[in-house]
Amino acid sequence: MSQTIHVAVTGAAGAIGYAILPRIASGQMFGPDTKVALHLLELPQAMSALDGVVMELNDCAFPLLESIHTADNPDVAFEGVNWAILIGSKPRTKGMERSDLIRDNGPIFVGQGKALLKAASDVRAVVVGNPCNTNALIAMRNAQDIRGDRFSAMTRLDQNRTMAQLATKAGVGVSAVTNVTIWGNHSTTQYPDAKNAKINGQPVFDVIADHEWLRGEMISKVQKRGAEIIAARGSSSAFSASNAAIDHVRSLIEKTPEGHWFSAAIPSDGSYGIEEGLLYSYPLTSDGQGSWSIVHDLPLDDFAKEKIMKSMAELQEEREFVKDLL
Ligand code: NAX
Repeated sequence: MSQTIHVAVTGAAGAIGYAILPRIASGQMFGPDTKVALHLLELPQAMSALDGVVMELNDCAFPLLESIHTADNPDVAFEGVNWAILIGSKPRTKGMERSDLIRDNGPIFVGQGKALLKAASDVRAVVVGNPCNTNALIAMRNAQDIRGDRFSAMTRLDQNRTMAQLATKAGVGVSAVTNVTIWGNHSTTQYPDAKNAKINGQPVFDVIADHEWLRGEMISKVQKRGAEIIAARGSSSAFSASNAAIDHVRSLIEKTPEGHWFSAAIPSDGSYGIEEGLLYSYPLTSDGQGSWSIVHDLPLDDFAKEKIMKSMAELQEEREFVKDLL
């Protein structure tokens, strides 16, 4: 065991932060042979809560946890980090328009993009804080010297939600479900693609006879799952989001099994007619060496094409709201 990975987590005293930190520190993100040094960023008013989180992390006596650094300044927190999990941002409150949320949270990612550029020469950034696709675009554009393919935004929770829906409907375990793609934005315009997904290696549409459900309720259930959880729990998804962030990073660093893929939002290269440069969720494979590629030539019918274009249009609109931040 030689390597130590330096991982920044922003919003570290928040709900997702609280759920993800013990999992990173226990080796679930980078594996059982990799030590981790945590760099935790919070707002000044949350530093005292963060102190409590640090005490708990220490009290776990995780063998892989080499050190913990805390800061309320991104330039300090990001010093020398290899991965930055950008969670910290304001959640949407009741009655708030999406455009207001974008305007509120966008500036956070201007500062953090610039800080990454200054403080970290070998970094990969994963944006979880919403609206995560556009926040990732802002961070990437403010860190122009860091290669674009080092930025991604998380749609893995949507992928996992789709897998769970399909498994339940088919009456199989969730591990039987593979090749689920989330296309587009982490929002209600995303397209969870069951048409190209498989259950026990068979096309989902051959296994699940209720095609009306697959094209209707299944899609809207996934699109609105976040709101359904808020309504039931009174607060937004936390441990499922942290679990998805672990899955996201693991999928990026591990070689993807032959014939499989996973979903994450990355800068579009124009594939599938999506405007180049938008942070758009695609089916991806990883070579296990730090590079990932878009899976090409998946068949898309008119229903799918209409949906993936609608999500692109929403991302273009979001980009318009923040054009002064890019
Ligand atoms: P919380 O409000 O519990 O925690 C957010 C934390 O971020 C707070 O402790 C706050 O002090 C901190 N923070 C705010 N601005 C910061 C800044 N500039 N620098 C550092 N820290 C900052 O929210 P939580 O439930 O943890 O959610 C965090 C974000 O994840 C929200 O934007 C939420 O919408 C988003 N989500 C994204 C998901 C996804 O699938 N991509 C799913 C879950 C979640 O909705």
